[in-house]
Amino acid sequence: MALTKNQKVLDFVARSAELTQPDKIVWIDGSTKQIKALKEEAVKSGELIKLNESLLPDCYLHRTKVNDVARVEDRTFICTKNKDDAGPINYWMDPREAYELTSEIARGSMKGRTMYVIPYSMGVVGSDFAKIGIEVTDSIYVVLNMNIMTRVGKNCLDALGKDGDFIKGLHAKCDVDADKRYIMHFPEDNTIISVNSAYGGNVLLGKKCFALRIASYLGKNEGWMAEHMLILGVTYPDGEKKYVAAAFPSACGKTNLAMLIPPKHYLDKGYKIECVGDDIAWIRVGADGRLWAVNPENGFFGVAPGTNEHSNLNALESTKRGTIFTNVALNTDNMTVWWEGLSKELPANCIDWTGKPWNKDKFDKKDKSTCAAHPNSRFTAPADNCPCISPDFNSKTGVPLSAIIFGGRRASTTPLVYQSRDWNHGVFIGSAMSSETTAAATGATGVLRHDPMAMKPFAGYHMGDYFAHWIEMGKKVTNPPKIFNVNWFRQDKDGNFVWPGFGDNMRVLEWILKRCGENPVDAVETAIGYVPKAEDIDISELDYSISDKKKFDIESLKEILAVDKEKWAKEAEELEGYYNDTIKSRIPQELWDCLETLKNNCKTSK
Ligand code: GTP
Ligand code: SPV
Ligand code: MN
Repeated sequence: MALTKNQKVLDFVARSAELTQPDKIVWIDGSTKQIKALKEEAVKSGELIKLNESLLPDCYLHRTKVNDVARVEDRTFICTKNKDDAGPINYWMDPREAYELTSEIARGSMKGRTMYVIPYSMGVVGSDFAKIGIEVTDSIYVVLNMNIMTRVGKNCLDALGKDGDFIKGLHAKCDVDADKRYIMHFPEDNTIISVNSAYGGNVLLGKKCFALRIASYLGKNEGWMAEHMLILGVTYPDGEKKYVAAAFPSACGKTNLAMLIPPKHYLDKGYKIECVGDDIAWIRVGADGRLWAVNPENGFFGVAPGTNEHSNLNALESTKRGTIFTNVALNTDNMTVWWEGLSKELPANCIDWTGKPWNKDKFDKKDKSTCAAHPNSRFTAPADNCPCISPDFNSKTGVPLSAIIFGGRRASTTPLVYQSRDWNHGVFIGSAMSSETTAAATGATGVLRHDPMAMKPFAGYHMGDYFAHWIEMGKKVTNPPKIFNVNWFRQDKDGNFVWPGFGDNMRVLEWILKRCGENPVDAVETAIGYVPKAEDIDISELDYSISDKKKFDIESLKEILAVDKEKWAKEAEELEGYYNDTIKSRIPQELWDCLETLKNNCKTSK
């Protein structure tokens, strides 16, 4: 039975049903009873595999089709009336054509199936930040994941009232045919249509589709920002708290940084890190002239491989109950899960992510085809589970930001950390981000590409206008966060990571926050911005071997803090090409000015 009298919702559901012709329509009210029944149904049909109830209570494994394991950027479209509004780096389709194409594909596709209507909120229901979406889908997996990732239930419909507006999302699994897969966004109509996929970012429409692509467009028009950022809080020994947000591209360390456990001597002194969010931040200007951020999500859709008790204990703990695992391996000895990097010992009896027995003797770390878990396998875990979840997680006002951090995977050139000279220069640094591609999207991995503000795949409008929006936001904040760039991924000539990373990133965070206070710690001005003096980064009690031959020491630190002007001159030249040839237009003058300064700085001897 319909759970609302909102005519717009009823019309949307009726139109979707008319198109897809399901046998049955089920409204998701978010009750424990309903969710439990859906889990049972999914286990019966084989869509989910129930895991060991005593070791992993209420946890399930799901395997996708092998053609459907990541976001599909080249099949993800921004459908604006005017092609130029989608901009040069989004895939664009005329809205009429996109509606027709996807309607043809979805027509009748739910025959013999059930259509679920999911009312959900991004953000705490009833808060100023919150926005409501309705996703209709024929996938129980989607219902169950959305129920973890967002706030689902009748109260969302109640919040809409009789005629409130919402983001419309239609997901039809169809035949999971990769050649007919489309993820369409209609920012001018607040609508998302996704067909022929059943994987994460393509189908959990509250996440990248709504909370980034549609929301970034809304944010531009309404004067706020939707960003691909984690949010964390640092508590100092004296109880003071500071918050930072950080934008890294997909699979470049947001979940890990958001939940980091500081090195022991920091813990002993009383430092604490709390996680507000691990993927998305909605940011507004507060009455106090600062930027305030909320995480609109309610769970984590995290990368499994590499997660273990040493790298990210908090994430691992978060997956111990009420979690859905996607494309990890199944340890059949005890019906638990496994992935590369979870433990040093390889499980003796294991089914790989494709459902075939796994031969551990053939496993070769460097050959992805021998992996038991897919490199982009994920866990969907409730935020509640996270041992370090922030008490501000459900705050209606969000948290004030002291710093914004950009970062990516750069084997060379980019130092461990540096600070922008001011807001506009910080925007420039974000616009100049490049990072090596990862398994989070289909296509080759390890290829260096431009990914401004980690938003290349997620900005719902013209990237030049997006840069201009950042510049405009800077004018509205009287007390802006300081802007930094980090790179945890510098490699030595043999390809080893020089910086220990993970919990030790606390050492860099500490420096960053010392630059944000009343009496900032000193720094070295370089061609690209402010770089720490090596002695100002705490590397005490650090026991890290870069390789068999080399231990990390102050010299290693100096190496990864160095700014090589020749390399940066090339970087600037390459960036100029990107601005001119790829983004082409609508780049604000402020960024051209910063580029000019960088070029000049690289020529002088300072
Ligand atoms: P999305 O969920 O795709 O947006 O990814 P994310 O940015 O949250 O990345 P995540 O924290 O899941 O990390 C992705 C991969 O990077 C994992 O394999 C981690 O082990 C690795 N990683 C994270 N932090 C560090 C670090 O500080 N150093 C190194 N070397 N690797 C890291
Ligand atoms: C990412 O790719 O940045 C993710 C995973 O967070 S997905 O939801 O698939 O986009
Ligand atoms: Mn992400």
